[in-house]
Amino acid sequence: MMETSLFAAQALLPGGWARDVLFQIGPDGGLSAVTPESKPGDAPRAAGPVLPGMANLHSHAFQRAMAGLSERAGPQEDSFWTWRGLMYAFVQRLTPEQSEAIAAQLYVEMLKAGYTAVGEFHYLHHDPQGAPYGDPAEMSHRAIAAAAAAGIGITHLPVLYGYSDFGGQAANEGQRRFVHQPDAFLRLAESLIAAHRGDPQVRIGIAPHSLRAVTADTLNAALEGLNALDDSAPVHIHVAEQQKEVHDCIEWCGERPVEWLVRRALPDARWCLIHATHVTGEEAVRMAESGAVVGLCPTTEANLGDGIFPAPDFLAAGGKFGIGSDSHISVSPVEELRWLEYGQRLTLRRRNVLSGGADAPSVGAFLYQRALAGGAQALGRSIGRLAPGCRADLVVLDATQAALTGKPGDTLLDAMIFAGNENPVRDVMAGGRWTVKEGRHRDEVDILRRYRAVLGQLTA
Ligand code: NGQ
Ligand code: ZN
Repeated sequence: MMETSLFAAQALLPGGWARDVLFQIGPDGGLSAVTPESKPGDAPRAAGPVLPGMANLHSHAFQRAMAGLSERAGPQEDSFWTWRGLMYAFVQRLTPEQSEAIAAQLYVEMLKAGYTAVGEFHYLHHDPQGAPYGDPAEMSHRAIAAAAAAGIGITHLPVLYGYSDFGGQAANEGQRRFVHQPDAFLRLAESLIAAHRGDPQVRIGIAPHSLRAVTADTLNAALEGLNALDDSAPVHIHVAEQQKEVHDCIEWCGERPVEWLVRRALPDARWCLIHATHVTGEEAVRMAESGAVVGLCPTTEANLGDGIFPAPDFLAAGGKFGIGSDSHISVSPVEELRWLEYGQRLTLRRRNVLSGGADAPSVGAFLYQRALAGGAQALGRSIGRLAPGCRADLVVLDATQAALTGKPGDTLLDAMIFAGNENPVRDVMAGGRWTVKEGRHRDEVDILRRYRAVLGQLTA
């Protein structure tokens, strides 16, 4: 049921913490008015402090079902690339029904953790032989249906994938379900844009997978085609995640991946550069100046042995970032933000690295608010702020937890990110609807039952 109002004794608004806030919610699931220092009237009362829901800007939903299955040492030294081999094997048999069930379970977990929007970087397009389904958008429809069933907002990013490595090397067997020619890819994007135009819970963008998977020509064709359909649609790309990728790129063209991208593709505020782990100080400044968001996925980057993003250089140049759970080894904005700061502390051997400085010293508030803003920009939806015109996407914290009691204002965010080990989220509203109440998702029992059946099939 769509709520029409909500009253919160404390809420984090764009200008900071406010008291006695009355939220009014329109029939489209957006906030129509946000009034601090109000009387509750007959509005339902939030059971704790209210935060804007977080955006999860980078997801490969199917990978949730293999999280935890690749933490065993193999015969040779394990790496990102050996993990990728296991992931390709896992993906070979997944059916549309199984993919939808996995995504629905994942999106329930996201909502329960406080994510109210997801960027689905979607590359599992075709059947196990690599042939398009009867409806070439079948797998996209499944992902979007899973988001609707769970109630999470989605920016669906069909992936352009053409090659296995720099310089247009032929795609390999393991990649056959991912591959499109640019014209077929643009027909897919066009059909999705047409199907979801005007839906406030769905936005369509595109994702050239990586510089390994496209050429300059196919990248340009995709961008031109997209601009003709929607010239503000988000564009996401994986870049410079592994050192091997940097070395191979230099060998191919004499430039580093981010250097090449910034020079040839001219990323701007529509773009989201995923990982960008291995960048020089100069590249960090160029990325910041471009206005693009960097999509950081600290728990996946740790799990896959990627490396640590040079956040201070990037932030000093005005860079914007958001967070993603990517492989879903962990589904928690708290853990992503905690590890973002801890990675910096461990490499720099300092404390309180990512903050707004003397005027805004709270690390928790800095991380949470920057990730809200970067996530909103990267997903191309009106989210991340509790303000009129934005989606009614919010989380109610359980301030009765020991870690959160007696923590006023921004200290609550510091305690939530660094001091808690319980899920701090009690209730979650997305697009004006309660999806989670008292820690339970409205359809979690049925969605988990379907997911459990799928895992049984996959591991049989
Ligand atoms: C992916 N995942 O597309 O799922 C990638 C691995 C690749 C991460 N980079 C595949 N975390 O980059 O080729
Ligand atoms: Zn990824």
